Amino acid sequence: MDVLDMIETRRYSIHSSLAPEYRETVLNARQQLRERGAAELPGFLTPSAVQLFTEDATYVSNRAYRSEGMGTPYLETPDDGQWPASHPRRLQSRSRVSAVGYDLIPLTSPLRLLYEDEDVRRFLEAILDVPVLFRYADPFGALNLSVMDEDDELGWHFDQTDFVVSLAIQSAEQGGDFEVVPNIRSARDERYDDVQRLLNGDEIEVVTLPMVPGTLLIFRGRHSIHRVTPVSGHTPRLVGLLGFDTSEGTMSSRELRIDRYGRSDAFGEPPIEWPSP
Ligand SMILES: O=C(O)CCC(=O)C(=O)O
Ligand SMILES: [Fe+2]
Repeated sequence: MDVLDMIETRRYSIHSSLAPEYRETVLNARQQLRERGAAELPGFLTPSAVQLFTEDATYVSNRAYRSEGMGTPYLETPDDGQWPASHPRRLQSRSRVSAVGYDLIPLTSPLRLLYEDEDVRRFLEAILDVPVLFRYADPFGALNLSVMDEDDELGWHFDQTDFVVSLAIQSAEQGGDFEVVPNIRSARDERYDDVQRLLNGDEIEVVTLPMVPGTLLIFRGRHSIHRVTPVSGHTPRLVGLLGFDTSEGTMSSRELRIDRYGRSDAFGEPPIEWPSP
């Protein structure tokens, strides 16, 4: 299937940047990003593409590596000497998630074709309003299929990148919701009190973004704390994570690779297709 046939181009005319609908979509997404730190593009994939992505991702998910552990929202080792025990810099929450790295995603996978498409990259560049958007150079992190099974979850955290682009492929029977507190902190103010209240389970305004299959989400996670709630049921939550950056050549560390993918060396070339099971 051609990439343009995967996308609902009557609604998102990503191939014709001069069309009035293109500009309208871009301006609308920019406004959502400003106001909530997240732009949702529901029905980005056509229904038949959702089915194709689901079948492919289900197959590819057999290669997922599961990682589990506790972590703070700041994704760094807490400095016990510097912060009191109840400080959010020391409060840890649980994460367990499986991921398939870019180097294991087949050349024929529709997820890879979408990620490597130039119209898609330029469309995201326009929404994010940056002069150039690069695909990540990282052989693992550039594109991920995130797989969340029963009892998997992703704890409250801030991202260390400016933005994340995700594609909802399949929802779990229950849970697996993407919850966000938009702009809980800023570059100038950490707002530790609010972060602490949230981690202690107090009432604080949490927005749930419905990850309906086929939705493309552009999310600025550096200032908006977020999590994925525990999954239950037999249907795995499947999400594609598309890595882009405003600078060229961004790479992950060896520690992160071992932690997230269970290995530090990438395959030289992705398999064209998996052998039949
Ligand atoms: O799986 C998701 O929807 C979000 C993942 C996420 O927050 C992350 O990878 O930082
Ligand atoms: Fe995140």
